[in-house]
Amino acid sequence: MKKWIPIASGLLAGFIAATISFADFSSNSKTETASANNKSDAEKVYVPFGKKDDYYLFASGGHSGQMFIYGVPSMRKIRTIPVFSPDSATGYGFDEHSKKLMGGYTWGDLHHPALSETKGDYDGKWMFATDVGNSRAAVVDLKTFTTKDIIKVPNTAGPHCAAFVTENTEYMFLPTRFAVPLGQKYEKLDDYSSKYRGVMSAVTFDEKNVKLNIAYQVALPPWSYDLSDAGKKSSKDWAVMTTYNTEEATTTMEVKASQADRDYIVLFNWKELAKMVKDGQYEEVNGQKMIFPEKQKGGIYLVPVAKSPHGVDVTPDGKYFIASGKLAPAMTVFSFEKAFKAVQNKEFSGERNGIPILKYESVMEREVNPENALGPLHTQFDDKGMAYTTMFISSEIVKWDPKTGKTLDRVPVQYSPGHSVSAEGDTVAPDGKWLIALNKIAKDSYLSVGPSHPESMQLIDISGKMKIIQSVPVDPEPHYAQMIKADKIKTIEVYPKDPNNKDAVYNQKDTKIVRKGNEVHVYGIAMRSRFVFEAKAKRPDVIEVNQGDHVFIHLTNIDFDEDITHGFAINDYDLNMEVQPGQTNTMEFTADKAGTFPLYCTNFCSALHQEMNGYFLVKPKQ
Ligand code: CUK
Ligand code: CUA
Repeated sequence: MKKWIPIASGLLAGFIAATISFADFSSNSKTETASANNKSDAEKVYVPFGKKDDYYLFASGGHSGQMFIYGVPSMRKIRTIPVFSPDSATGYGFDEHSKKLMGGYTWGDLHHPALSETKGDYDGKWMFATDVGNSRAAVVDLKTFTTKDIIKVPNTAGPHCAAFVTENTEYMFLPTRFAVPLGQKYEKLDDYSSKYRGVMSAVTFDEKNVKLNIAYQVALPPWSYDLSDAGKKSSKDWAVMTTYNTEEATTTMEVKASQADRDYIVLFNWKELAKMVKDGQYEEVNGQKMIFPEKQKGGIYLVPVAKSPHGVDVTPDGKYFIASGKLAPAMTVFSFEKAFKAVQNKEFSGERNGIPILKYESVMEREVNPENALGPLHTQFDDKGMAYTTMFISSEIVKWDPKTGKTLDRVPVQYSPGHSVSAEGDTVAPDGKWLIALNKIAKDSYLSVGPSHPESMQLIDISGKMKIIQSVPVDPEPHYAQMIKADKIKTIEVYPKDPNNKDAVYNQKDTKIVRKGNEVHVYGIAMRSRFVFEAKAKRPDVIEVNQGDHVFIHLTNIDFDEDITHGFAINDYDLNMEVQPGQTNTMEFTADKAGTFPLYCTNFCSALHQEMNGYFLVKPKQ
């Protein structure tokens, strides 16, 4: 294997040069080749046909705007869930419901999927995610693996630092990566420190109505909020988030945002914040309840941390939070208990923007600096409470003990891991067994597809000495993932009949085409192997409208049979949607093009699927 030094940016290169010699680094990376090389490794990932995987893996699709589902340990890709981007395969972003959800945007940047939790354990019901690209939050229903709600988060630009849910999914917090003036109105960058803000949104989920809501927001200083995690057990009312650019640089960030030796972790008590809001201690800003920490005091503290931190992770027992400094070769373990005491005794070393700074020594438990390990980003845990930290620069996973700081094991990965994910890793009781490294660079790993390669996921057996036993390519970009026991997820087989859905038709004889002025409503059926739009018509599978008509096609799949999905596409009208078994879906568009357009089922549904078509006729305007 070729040795490769992953120099990601001039900054990192400068940093490496300044802190270690390359000789040190290369001696570290030749310890072993990290490939699965024997039969027993292969057997561990082999899930024979007919058997199913033990875990679902939900991998973020980054700037594809999607989420990818894999099975573990086979690492077989099972499905793509479109969330923030349209998907022509499923018609997501084309049918009415999903088009509305997308809010007019055509792409998204999904970083951190978060499973809903009950008592700190994944409950297998919902999946949350945020969009850094267009500032949205989404919820996916795990009964159907489909996106159910998306909200736009006002006053924020790029909620990267999310989504991490509290122990009982009371909240997910969405701190924002980019500081902007509230409401994103125009303000000079010279006024950055006074006019710009980094906003944290507290989002709640109404499970009954399947709606996301913004409970309140906090106007934090104009810094970049990077990653967050919610407390657990004794720290369950608290959450932490890393922040960088406390220098408040407005240009050439790569240099100017890395000058100060210390940045901060923001530590906040969400119960206190909720109480402040209840007591009316907030201001209304663009329809949101906004807490201004310099005026509405309490509940928020700063903890100094080594410069430019990236990840922060709470240990499964809820006692510690671990910050990783991407530019400092160290992980810092902080104690919640010490932090609570420091808050109580007001052990402050100053304040910024009205937020008290806790004394570093009062909160810090230990600094951990594994030899030659560089670029720590994110930490996961196993069933024994041991930590696994990804080292972006030295391309490895380091296993260590948060209670002693001792390095226990390390394994090189190909290359430059961002996050890793362990089985049930963010719960109060991780499973151990598996860890997956989510690598940014996969060169040398797979057949070449040109200058740009896919990212990679490497499955590591962590039951004994860490060993990579499988490696698979993955589309952009697995920032984070979560792994949940397969038996916790209960999907449905077909959509049940919905007597309250006015758009649904379950009997052929009830199909009809209704005209109101220039609005045309089609109440149709898809079934093996035909469309019925109007049973009594001479040609029941034909829709005829006038040019300029506003057309609604409501289509119900009456094949109540698992996996019999139909598609509905109109040739040259750039439209496609799917109807899953029992589902009703609507397509809305204006028939602006006159002519003859074949319509057809896009999902191969039966031996006579190729016969499942008809015509969409558009009579030209006189
Ligand atoms: S980020 Cu990608 S490696 Cu968006 Cu969680 Cu750290
Ligand atoms: Cu229905 Cu193909």
